[in-house]
Amino acid sequence: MTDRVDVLIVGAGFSGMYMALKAREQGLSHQVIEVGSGVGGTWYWNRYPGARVDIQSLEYSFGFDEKLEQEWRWTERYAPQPELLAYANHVADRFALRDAIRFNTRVTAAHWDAAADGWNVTLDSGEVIPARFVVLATGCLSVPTDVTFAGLGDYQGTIYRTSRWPHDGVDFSGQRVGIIGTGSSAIQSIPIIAETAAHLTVFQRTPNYSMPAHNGPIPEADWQEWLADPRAYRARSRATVGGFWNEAREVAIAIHTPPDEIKAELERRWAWGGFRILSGFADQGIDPAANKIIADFVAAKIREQVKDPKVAELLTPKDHPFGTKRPCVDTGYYATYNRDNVELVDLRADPLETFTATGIKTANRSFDFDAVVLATGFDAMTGAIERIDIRGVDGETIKEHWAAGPETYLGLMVAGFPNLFMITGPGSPSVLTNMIHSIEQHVEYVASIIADLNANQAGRIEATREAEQLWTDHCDQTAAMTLLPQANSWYMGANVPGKPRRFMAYAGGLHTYTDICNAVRDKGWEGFRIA
Ligand code: FAD
Ligand code: N01
Repeated sequence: MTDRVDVLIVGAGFSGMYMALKAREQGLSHQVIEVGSGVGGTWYWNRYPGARVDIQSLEYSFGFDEKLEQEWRWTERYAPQPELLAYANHVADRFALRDAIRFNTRVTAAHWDAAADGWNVTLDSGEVIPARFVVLATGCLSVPTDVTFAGLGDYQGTIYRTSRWPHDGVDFSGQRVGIIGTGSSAIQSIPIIAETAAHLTVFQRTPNYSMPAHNGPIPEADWQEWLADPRAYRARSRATVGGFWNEAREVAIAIHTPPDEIKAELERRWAWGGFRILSGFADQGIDPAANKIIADFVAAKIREQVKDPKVAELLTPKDHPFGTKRPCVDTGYYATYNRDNVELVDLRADPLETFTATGIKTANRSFDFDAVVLATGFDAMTGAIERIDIRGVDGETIKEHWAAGPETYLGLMVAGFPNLFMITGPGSPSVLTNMIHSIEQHVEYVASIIADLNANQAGRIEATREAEQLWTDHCDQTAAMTLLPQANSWYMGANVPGKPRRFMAYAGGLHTYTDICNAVRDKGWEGFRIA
């Protein structure tokens, strides 16, 4: 048994790194365990062509240190993956975080030890590290789904997963390539792969909405505005639903607005690019009639970009309201279907039957490929946590506790699992927001809980079952007030067969959520039991 640490942190993405820094600031002994061989989490694993942020980089960056803010220069509005990974490495070096991180090591189990008021954390090496607190910084989108296809093992070509892309890149020059999936990962990579591959076949089961990024260098004037007062800029972002500045018009009601005014507003937002079109009208996320107005606008934009009307029709979503699956932000996605070397296959009309030695067979056709890319998504929010054998006070696992879908108090703790925190866990705004701001809020909150326990010589904190139930009900009710539960999205767990259907993020907004957390703290950590 290794020496006991105050805080054991699982994961060395932005969450784990910032948590390690906060632990060090408080003089707590700490150990970070990371299964990858480097820091960066999402940006370490997802190296597929075209990978980049869909929140502007000026905002998708840490705000806790002004010097860090001043010294880092993003080159594009939406930074590409190599730059995001370089940023993560810069953070690790600048704050000397690496010594506390053990790479190439997986946490396989964590069992509560009542006698020690702490956790015994087991690594894949077999080593057990006792820890007073465990922080799961394991990521909302870090575990690919276990999706498999008949005959996959027979295929003689190369299979790539967007979320586990080779570190030295892939050259598709002259190759016949197939890609399965049309989520954000596919929508970012398809235009780039199409530029080099001899031929690209896209297998689509469900179309997604996508808006243009209008990416490019950050205009100098924007930089200057940002550098003049980043504090004010960030404060403004944190006071929003999504944790980024999106020019939300909270009193504009689409169904009461004349059509020409709506069109002008949506055109302006489309021209600006990215997610700005999501916040033009307050009713678009809650009223199907309002939502349809925006969805029709985007459908018309798809038709404008895609020359073949049949292909445009296939690319137009019909099964979910606009914004209820995470919309994509693209560079040239729809126009890619105008290329002679790109073909779209509709898996609803012609289902994928099996892989063969040379490619893929659908009900009606056979395709030969040198390589196939799986852009098939993640076991989101709960996947990384449930894959660890975490056993609480009664020996129950978190997976068992979440049999009907995740139940948490504030997305931070689970009843029956004392001294175990989640960063951006289910039941927090997390994936509906600029994640960096959510991560900072959570890490700072967890650090303040630990500091308070230590100041009061308390050994243990636990969410009460009542508080967990009330919060879970509140999350369910908040989601039910929106159109979000209507989609078969990964937010709902719908992309993993057998996964319970529950909207997994808190849909009340980062600003509201932060206020609630602060009120809980001000009432002496209401809903938590401290001993
Ligand atoms: P992660 O970055 O996922 O890191 C978790 C780490 O934990 C990983 O390195 C993983 O290897 C490790 N880990 C997990 N389980 C174990 C275990 N049992 N043992 C040891 N190590 C473990 N969010 C935005 O706000 N804006 C964006 O533009 C955006 N773009 C994205 C693009 C992609 C392709 C993806 C997949 C996600 C994107 N996200 C975006 C969400 C993104 O995940 C977060 O922004 C953020 O990077 C999460 O950081 P994290 O540290 O919480 O988790
Ligand atoms: O995964 P997804 P993703 N047969 O789940 C299809 C973030 N992110 O990696 O919809 C055929 O969205 C599936 O089809 P269907 C962002 O939050 C951000 O692309 O289930 N197809 C779908 O088309 C995002 O939302 C960025 O019918 C199958 C696709 O695979 C999240 O990560 C970039 C299938 C999966 O899409 C996940 O995105 C990348 C099967 N058996 C990721 N199984 C940015 O832009 C699945 N599919 C910042």
